[in-house]
Amino acid sequence: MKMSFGKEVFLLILCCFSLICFSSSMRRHYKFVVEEALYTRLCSTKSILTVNGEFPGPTIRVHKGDTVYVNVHNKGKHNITLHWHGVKQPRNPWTDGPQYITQCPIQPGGKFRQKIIFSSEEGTLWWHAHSDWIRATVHGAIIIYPRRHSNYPFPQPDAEVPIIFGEWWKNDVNKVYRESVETGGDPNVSDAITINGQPGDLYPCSKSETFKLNVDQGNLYLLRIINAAMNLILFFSVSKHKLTVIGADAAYTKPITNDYICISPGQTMDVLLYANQEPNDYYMAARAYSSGFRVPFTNSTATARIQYSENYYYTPPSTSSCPPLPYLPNYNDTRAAFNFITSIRGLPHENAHEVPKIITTHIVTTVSVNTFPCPRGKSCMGPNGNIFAASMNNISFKTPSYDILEAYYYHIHGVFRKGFPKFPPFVFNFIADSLPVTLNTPKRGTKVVVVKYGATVEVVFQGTNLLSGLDHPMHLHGFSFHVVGYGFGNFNKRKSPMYYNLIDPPLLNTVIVPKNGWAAIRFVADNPGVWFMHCHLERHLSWGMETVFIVKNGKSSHAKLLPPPPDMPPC
Ligand SMILES: *[C@@H]1O[C@H](CO)[C@@H](O)[C@H](O)[C@H]1NC(C)=O
Ligand SMILES: *[C@@H]1O[C@H](CO)[C@@H](O)[C@H](O)[C@H]1NC(C)=O
Ligand SMILES: *[C@@H]1O[C@H](CO)[C@@H](O)[C@H](O)[C@H]1NC(C)=O
Ligand SMILES: *[C@@H]1O[C@H](CO)[C@@H](O)[C@H](O)[C@H]1NC(C)=O
Ligand SMILES: *[C@@H]1O[C@H](CO)[C@@H](O)[C@H](O)[C@H]1NC(C)=O
Ligand SMILES: [Cu+2]
Repeated sequence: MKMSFGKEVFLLILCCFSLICFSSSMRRHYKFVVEEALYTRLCSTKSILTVNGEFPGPTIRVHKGDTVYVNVHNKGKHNITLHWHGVKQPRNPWTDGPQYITQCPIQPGGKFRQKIIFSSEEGTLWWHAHSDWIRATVHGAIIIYPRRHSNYPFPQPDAEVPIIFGEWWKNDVNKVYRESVETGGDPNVSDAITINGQPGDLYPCSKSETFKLNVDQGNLYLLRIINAAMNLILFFSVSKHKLTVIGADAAYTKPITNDYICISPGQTMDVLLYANQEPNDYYMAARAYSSGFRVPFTNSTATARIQYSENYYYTPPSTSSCPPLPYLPNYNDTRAAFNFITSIRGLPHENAHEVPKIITTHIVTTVSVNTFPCPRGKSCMGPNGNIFAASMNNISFKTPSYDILEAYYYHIHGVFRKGFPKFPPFVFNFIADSLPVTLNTPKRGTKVVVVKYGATVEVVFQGTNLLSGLDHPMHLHGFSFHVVGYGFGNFNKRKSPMYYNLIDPPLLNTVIVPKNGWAAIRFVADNPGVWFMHCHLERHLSWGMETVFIVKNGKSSHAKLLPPPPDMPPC
């Protein structure tokens, strides 16, 4: 009797043990130590801020619907925050991360245990610092596999590999940022574009460290592509190979096959690459798409290699035997960018979110680059001796010094104001070739949009030609949205919606608003909290192209904010 009881208990323990082992093959807890580390690029060595000494930082791997914890310890000299880009964090804005929006920064020596709640996301996302310009080196991939025992809605790849684009400055990136704040001018452009941390062999001193993907002929590869660059929308392609996009921003898309992709900062794309060419050595390459007239950008090309292993004796490349570069559209080829971007369609039956058909909250907002006058007695480096600014609906967002989420939750007055305008305060021909300079100066303010729980929201972003028309990748925290329409020119309230795609729009968290054009998004405000909306070009974010959505609590207990964690960083 006793024996068999003991056996049962033993079996039970064994069974539990193996269950735990199998079901938690993914880690539930991550330790992120923010610390300085020395890195050599472009022939010189400098100290950069990293997580766990890695650049790009560590990868978080989860299954759909998991919850994980990240123990963040700031051992650096700067205030920092970390954001889980594209993770909706239902009812939990507390650990979303944007500095002075949902939390005060983690100060040097400080710690914060951040809970990351995954729900409907599946595919690739990423995490990054969300304070000043620290995200230049503090970022990494998030891979969300299908639920356990489920498959991809596409052929099982033989291998998966993150491809992370970044930018490298020879100087300390915080100096670059601070200099631009002090002078009011354009921040210096980066010295290189990087692929998985490496600029590639078109740059000096980079040949041996170029990122290499070893492939076997006949195999299928899933590239989990992330644009973590600070200020560059990028074209990317691979010599002699086609790219089949099957996902974007952690939602599946209808497969589209193209020679190149175009991806903005903040976006991710899951791309299948079939190694079906002659065994050889091929270039991958990434280069800027930059549409703004006289807007400075990093005009160079990052490369990496695809190397076939089978039946192929690899000879290290010499300058004379470099394989040809793949086709990439011109830096100013807006058509190439938009033909690609607008070809992406959602897979409606693969995602739980329906396209809202009846809209209760309509918002139309301009997105503009502006200037503020230079203060008396100073000399400023912005256009015509002014200071660069940026705005939405003519309000240049002023970041408060206490976070909006805690101010909202604890009813602290004077931190933000309601009443972000739902319509441009002054309607003009937004895209006219020349516009009166009197329109250039915005107002400063910390105005937020407040919506009821369950509201169906449409936001139309209208680009303007103030100073210079250019593309803006607009990102929303806490939600994915359907991109129901894009167009060039002025949005027409009556005509433009007639061409909306309500059947299979892509479900994204970052949308590229075309130069001198518009984009329309829809989402259901079913996530109570405080959620940042901003341009993901770091320059424009620093200049004020952002606002905040406050989604109020609903009636049911499942529609209310979760309580704050006990270790919120203090101000
Ligand atoms: C920015 O570029 C200018 C001109 O090349 C240079 O003089 C300045 O030192 C740079 N600033 C930083 C912070 O790198
Ligand atoms: C970019 O670089 C290429 C090659 O060096 C050069 O021909 C081109 O004029 C540059 N374009 C801009 C806009 O700076
Ligand atoms: C792109 O730039 C080239 C010169 O660099 C110019 O000849 C061409 O007209 C430009 N194209 C567009 C669409 O602006
Ligand atoms: C923005 O507001 C300022 C200050 O009221 C005004 O001078 C300017 O013309 C406005 N610009 C636009 C585009 O509405
Ligand atoms: C760091 O954050 C604290 C708390 O918000 C703030 O008082 C301090 O000024 C910040 N330090 C810097 C250098 O921004
Ligand atoms: Cu922008």
